[in-house]
Amino acid sequence: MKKQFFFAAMALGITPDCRSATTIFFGPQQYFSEQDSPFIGGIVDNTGEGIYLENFEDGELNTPFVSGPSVGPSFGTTVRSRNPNPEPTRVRSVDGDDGVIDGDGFNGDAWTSISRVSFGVSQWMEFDFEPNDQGQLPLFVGLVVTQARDVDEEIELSWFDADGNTLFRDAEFDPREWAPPGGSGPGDPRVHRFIGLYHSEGIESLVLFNAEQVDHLQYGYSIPEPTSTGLLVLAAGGFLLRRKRSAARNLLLLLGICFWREGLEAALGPELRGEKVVSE
Ligand SMILES: [Ca+2]
Ligand SMILES: [Ca+2]
Ligand SMILES: [Ca+2]
Repeated sequence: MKKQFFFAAMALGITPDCRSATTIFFGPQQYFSEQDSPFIGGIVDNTGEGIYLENFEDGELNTPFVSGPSVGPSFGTTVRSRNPNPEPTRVRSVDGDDGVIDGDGFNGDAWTSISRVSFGVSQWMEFDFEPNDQGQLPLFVGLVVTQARDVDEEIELSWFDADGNTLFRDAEFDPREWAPPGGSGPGDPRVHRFIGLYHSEGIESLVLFNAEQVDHLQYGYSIPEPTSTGLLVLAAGGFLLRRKRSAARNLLLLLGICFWREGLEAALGPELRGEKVVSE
């Protein structure tokens, strides 16, 4: 139905305002390895040319230009850094990080957030980004939520720009909706979801509520040399939303129209910055 509306709007020539910043939301999308990422075209070799991928398999958050909060109510750590001998099913890594997509990620590692007060798992998790050597904040920021802290509460993600403005207000999800038909057991990778944002003016931080473990933090500046097929997949990914608010849905549809009109390749290249759609 959404697609029908999208193409109907195209046919009618509806034109959104395409003159300033562009914001595009991706997900929630099932994820078993980086091959499932809508940013895969930019995940090359962590050279900084495209998208950095942090999979936490070395026990650290140590890809460039990102850190956990150094002050505040919580701090981040990998699950195995916190407890080198966790219970057998404790770690909720992306499935493919142990070398095989086989229905569990228990042998990998993932990121969690610890309360400085209780030293238990925090409700809040944060990633802060610094400008790179060219003074540029990442335009793409996403990750994979691999476990909710409380399945009876919504998982929320908020991205902020350098001025502290919220860039997208509708990333709130019921984790129970991510379970496959028939339900899921502990650590079932079928519940893992990639969620990401593109913002043409740069992203300075990502804050999550009610995410107990995450993995495959990915962020960067461009998706170099994207194929036309990849661009179409990427654009489609932006519409795989399970949003609850029709206003947000309509907004994303208009953003999609902007992308279509301006050309997907141009929209995803570095030349885009400062040229396009206002989101909110
Ligand atoms: Ca690392
Ligand atoms: Ca991992
Ligand atoms: Ca596995």
